[in-house]
Amino acid sequence: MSKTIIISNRLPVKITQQNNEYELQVSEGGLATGLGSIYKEGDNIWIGWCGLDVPKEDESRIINELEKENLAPVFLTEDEIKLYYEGFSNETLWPVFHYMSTYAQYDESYWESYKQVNEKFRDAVIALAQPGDIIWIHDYQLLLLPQLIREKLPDTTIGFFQHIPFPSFELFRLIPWRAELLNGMLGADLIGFHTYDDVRHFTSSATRVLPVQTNANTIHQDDRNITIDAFPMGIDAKKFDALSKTEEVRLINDNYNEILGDTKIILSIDRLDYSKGIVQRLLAFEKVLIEHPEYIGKISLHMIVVPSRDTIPQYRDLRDDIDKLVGNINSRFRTSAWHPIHYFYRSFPITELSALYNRANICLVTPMRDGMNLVSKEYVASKTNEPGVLILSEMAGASKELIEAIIINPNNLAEMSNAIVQALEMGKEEQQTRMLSLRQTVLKFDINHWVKIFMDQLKEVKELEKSRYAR
Ligand code: GDG
Repeated sequence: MSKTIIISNRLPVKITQQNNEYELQVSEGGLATGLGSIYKEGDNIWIGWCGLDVPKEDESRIINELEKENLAPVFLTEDEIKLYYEGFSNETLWPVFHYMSTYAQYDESYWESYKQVNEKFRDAVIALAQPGDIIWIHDYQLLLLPQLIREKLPDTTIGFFQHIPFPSFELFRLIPWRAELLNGMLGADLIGFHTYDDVRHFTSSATRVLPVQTNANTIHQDDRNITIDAFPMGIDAKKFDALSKTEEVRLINDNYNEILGDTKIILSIDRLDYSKGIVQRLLAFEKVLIEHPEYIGKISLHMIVVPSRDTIPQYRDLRDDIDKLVGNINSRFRTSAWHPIHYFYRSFPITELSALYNRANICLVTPMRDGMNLVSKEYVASKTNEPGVLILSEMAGASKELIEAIIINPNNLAEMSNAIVQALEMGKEEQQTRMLSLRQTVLKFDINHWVKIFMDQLKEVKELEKSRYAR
């Protein structure tokens, strides 16, 4: 019997250590939920780093604990985390793939570690995989893995999905190891991205860097066909819809209403990241207060920034910039009874997020670049009673689907601040019409739909490839 193996840099689990005991908490994130329908079944398994530096003598305990959940760990050393993860993944690939190439480091030691860790993942897969298995690899930390597995198990079915953008060739070509990265990805049978633009950029890079032929969305290399396609990822929309109607969320919102009264809430939620356009968003909000003093005391920006990658200098600098800007705006405009910005640098329980999504009059999602952006979809799914307005950057993959949002260019501060004013003044009826269409999209094309269409196409392209050989 063949099985399915999911592989990602991180396992969908949080492990904490208390009094020499390890505790597992399986993630409730969208990807974990969607892939839950796969990896929790039968002999299927999810392989990834467990997120913890585990002493050698404790490894077997962790392995046993994870096995009960159909999970298998890859253990990474402190050096590997520094060079492969923080280094090559987040200081080389992340900035280039998000069009911030001036932030990129091209460091030979990062690259060496990236290769070694991808080989480590390959060994973990090979230890568990059989030739007929289906393997689904996730994201930019593992670009070399498809080919590494293909070399050992030539007939295996391999899918690869990249969650971040694929940049245009002019950006991608900057990476010294561009050919190796493309060859690594092309070990897959099916390569998926969030949008057709990513598909186009990938195909164009492959044809310019490598001696491959393309035909529509198929790349031909070494007598193999590789299909490249767009699979816009959805969220667990039913969960967000249901959560917003629970008593717990209603009580949190009653509390907000008591504190905030009629103040209109503009919501912003991201991980700390320069790709998310947090500074530009603050400037656009400040512009509204400067140009429309009539809103002073009547609107407030609730900004949640979840700590992330703060060992990397650019992230620490970004945090300082945000702190300063929030301080300046608050001190300039606040009154004794009102704060323009409520800024939180921490993460919140999902019930708090749900209440904020449900209550917010506007959700401001303005990344400079984003593969998809799930926050925009979670806002829509949580809008179960009063409508609201989504302002969305055209640089987010989600803007290709959520076309009833107000779509803006995040580099255009005037356009962004005008969009905020347009949203504040938008009548209920228009809000309702737009939100209804947005909700239809988000509820229909959810995470389960995404998992199904990717898996179906993966099986289909493999069958086609097999029949080509049989002919
Ligand atoms: C990458 C790509 C792509 C945020 N704050 C809290 C919290 N969150 C959750 C949100 C949402 C998730 O984090 C963020 O997802 P995004 O899609 O917005 O962004 P990335 O983390 O950069 O994800 C992105 C995604 O992969 C999937 O392919 O869309 O483009 O960059 O789900 O709800 N969750 C909790 N507390 C918080 O305070 N519990």
